[in-house]
Amino acid sequence: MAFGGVLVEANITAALDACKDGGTFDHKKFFKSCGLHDKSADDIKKAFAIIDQDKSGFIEEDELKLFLQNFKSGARVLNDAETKAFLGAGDTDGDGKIGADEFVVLVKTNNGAK
Ligand SMILES: [Ca+2]
Repeated sequence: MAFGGVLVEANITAALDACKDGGTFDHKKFFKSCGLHDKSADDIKKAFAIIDQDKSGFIEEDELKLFLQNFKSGARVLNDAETKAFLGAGDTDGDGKIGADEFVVLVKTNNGAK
C-alpha cells in the first residue's frame, strides 16, 4: 500500500468509499477523511512524491486522473470535470500542473471541509 506508512488504512477505505461514484469526488472532503489534511508538510510531500508517478516534480493532469489509484489499486479514475476542478483548485500559479508546495497548500487549505 503506497500510503501505508503515512495514513491509516481504514481512513483511506472510508475516503475512497465516499467518492466511489463518478462525479462525487471532492478533494477537500477526501484529504480530510483520508487523514492527509492532518499530516505534516513533510508527510504531505511524501504523498506528493507518490502521486508524481513520473517524478517530474509536478502532478500533471494525467496523474491527477489516476489520483485515487495511489490510495488503492483498482480505485476509479477521476472524470474530466473532477480532474479539472481538482487541478484548478491546486494550480495557483496557472501553469497547468501542481507543484509540491502547491500540493501542500491544497491539502492544508481545507478548514471548512467536513
Ligand atoms: Ca508528474
